Amino acid sequence: MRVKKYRANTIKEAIGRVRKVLGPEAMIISTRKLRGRGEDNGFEIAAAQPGDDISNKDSNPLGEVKSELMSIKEMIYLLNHSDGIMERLMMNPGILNLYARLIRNGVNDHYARIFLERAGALKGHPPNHMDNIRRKAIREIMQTIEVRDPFEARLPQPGMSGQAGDKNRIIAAFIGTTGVGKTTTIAKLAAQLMLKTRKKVGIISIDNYRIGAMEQLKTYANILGIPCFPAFNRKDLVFALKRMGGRDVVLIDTAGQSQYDTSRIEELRKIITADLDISCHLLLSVATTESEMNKAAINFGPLNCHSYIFTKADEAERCGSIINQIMKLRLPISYITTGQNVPEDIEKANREKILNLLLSRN
Ligand SMILES: Nc1nc2c(ncn2[C@@H]2O[C@H](COP(=O)(O)OP(=O)(O)OP(=O)(O)O)[C@@H](O)[C@H]2O)c(=O)[nH]1
Ligand SMILES: [Mg+2]
Repeated sequence: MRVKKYRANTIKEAIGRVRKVLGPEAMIISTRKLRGRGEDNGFEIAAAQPGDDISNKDSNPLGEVKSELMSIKEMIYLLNHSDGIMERLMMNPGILNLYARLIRNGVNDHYARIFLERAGALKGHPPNHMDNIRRKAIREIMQTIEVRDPFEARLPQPGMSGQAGDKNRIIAAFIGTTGVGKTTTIAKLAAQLMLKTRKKVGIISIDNYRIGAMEQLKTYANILGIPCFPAFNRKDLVFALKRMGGRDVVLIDTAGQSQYDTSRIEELRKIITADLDISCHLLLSVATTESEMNKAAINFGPLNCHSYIFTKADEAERCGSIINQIMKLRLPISYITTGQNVPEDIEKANREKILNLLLSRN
């Protein structure tokens, strides 16, 4: 491997030099601020040609593995997307690489910096501490992700009178904007709860806006051989829940609401009252824009949701909005859906898997 070193007064100039000589795919082996005796002030970048064997630890001055290195192209991306932080992180390509990955996967720059800051990455530690700091930053991200399985243990619901049904029954309502995947997710969950955990499941649909909404759900329920009732108002719902006595789990589908239609959200809140011991779960599509996602999370707030279900992760170009959303409004994640196939394309939320989604784009 031929490692070449390039020096310049600023990091930008040094990157420019590498790019000119070695091209945008050149891999950065090390970066260093020059401040020793006899050295100019400025920066030094050691880089190698693309295709050179830089995975060999013996020939790599930093002992880094290739996957932790960055290309000049990536560095230029970072330079343009984050002000000033490059100079502070540049002593260690491993940390820089983590930061770059978070940004490229759509994690908000502000939050990416919070994770690095909490791990102490911005304090100017010597390079040999940086592996530890990288691990700490990853731990910080993991700790932010809270996961919860709504069907594992009953969720405590203050003010519950138990008037509508059995003590150990779990009733879960699925809330979200039109087309986010509520009905499909219910079908997936109903099948999985039945087949994997042998639960007795029932379905209720509170969709008094669309003719035919019930049909989609009924089709799934018929295939599974489980009861499925409509409920147009609170009285219907109480009645349907009574008829579902003896079921372990009742899944409630709701009409898709515009996140801007607060009056309809309020209407739904009046039907799903706290005394019925229903836990609400908010579906957010990872494939939508972040501001839409945030608006939905805020406007559905009055329903006091117990968890997020992130849908359409398969369609999303980047999944950073998951952690951005959690950093804004902290709620646990219960499920992630990953496609249109019923019942396969749903996964219980898992911290490691979510972390992988956040770091998946190289
Ligand atoms: N790619 C992908 N598509 C999904 C996923 N979940 C649901 N869909 C699709 O999204 C579309 C809408 O799904 P529905 O389950 O009908 O959505 P909904 O929230 O019930 O919609 P409304 O009842 O109209 O509010 C369907 O074509 C589903 O197949 C997913 O995880 N990935
Ligand atoms: Mg639906």
